[in-house]
Amino acid sequence: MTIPIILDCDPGHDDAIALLLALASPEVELLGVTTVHGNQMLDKTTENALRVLELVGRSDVPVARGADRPLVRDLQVAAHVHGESGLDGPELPMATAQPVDQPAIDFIADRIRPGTVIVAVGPLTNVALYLEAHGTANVERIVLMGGAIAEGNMTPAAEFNIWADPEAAQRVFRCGRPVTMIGLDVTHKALLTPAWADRFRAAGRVGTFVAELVEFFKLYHARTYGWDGAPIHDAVALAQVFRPSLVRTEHRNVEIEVESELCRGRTVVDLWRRTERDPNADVGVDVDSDAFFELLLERVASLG
Ligand SMILES: [Ca+2]
Repeated sequence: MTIPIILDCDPGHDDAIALLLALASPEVELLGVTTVHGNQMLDKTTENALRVLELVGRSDVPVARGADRPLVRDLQVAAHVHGESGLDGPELPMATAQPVDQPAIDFIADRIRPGTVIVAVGPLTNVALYLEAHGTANVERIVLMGGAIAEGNMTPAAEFNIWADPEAAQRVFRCGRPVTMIGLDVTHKALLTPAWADRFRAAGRVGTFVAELVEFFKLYHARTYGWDGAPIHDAVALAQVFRPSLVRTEHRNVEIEVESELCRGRTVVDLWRRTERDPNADVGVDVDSDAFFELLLERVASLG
């Protein structure tokens, strides 16, 4: 049975690759794409989503614009990671399609069906606003890329997506539906290395596009971590939706730090059950990196 999904994203290099994986995977039915501020301003992330769809001849997939800023915090984008366009590096065709004439949360309400998984790979503003307006009916679960058990990439304490809109993240983790958290502990274990990039390049036009995205995306990771390769964070979350065996998870309580400035947006994961707080999330702790990239390569290659 195919799994209906909404992809809520802020493309973004790894978002773009997650979108390609969704398009190429028969296990999921992509009901639509919703965009959010994050890696860049909303206008840019929306345009990037449309242009990636254009590249692969899928401008039929509807794209709905979401929130252009966090619930209460000031907007801050990740141009230092994704460049001025939000998707610097490869050439992309101009989009011929426009976003649908409906805000993201209304769009989701119209399209959602029983069993739908919301795959949220940007700041969680849209998801929080959707849950507030429409509740959790038909939301099977939420799979999100964000957070970390024990590290950060925006600050020493926090991962970017959660840091960007911690109040939204707090609402999502408390929403009562199953939440799967794919954080840095997982995604940093799956680096698309030069050897993998060569295989993607050899896999065709879309594979070459992926390799070119990584060529830019890895610069930040080389500067920051000294790595020769880049994590493809958001695609790991997408893959987990239909191939959960790729990621080992632990059912744990996760709370979001919203008061401290020092630890703003920290995902406080009770990994060792030091509290009585009820588990509210399946937290990714490990990933089969080779199996993930084999899957991604196979699917990207199928796009031509
Ligand atoms: Ca993202």
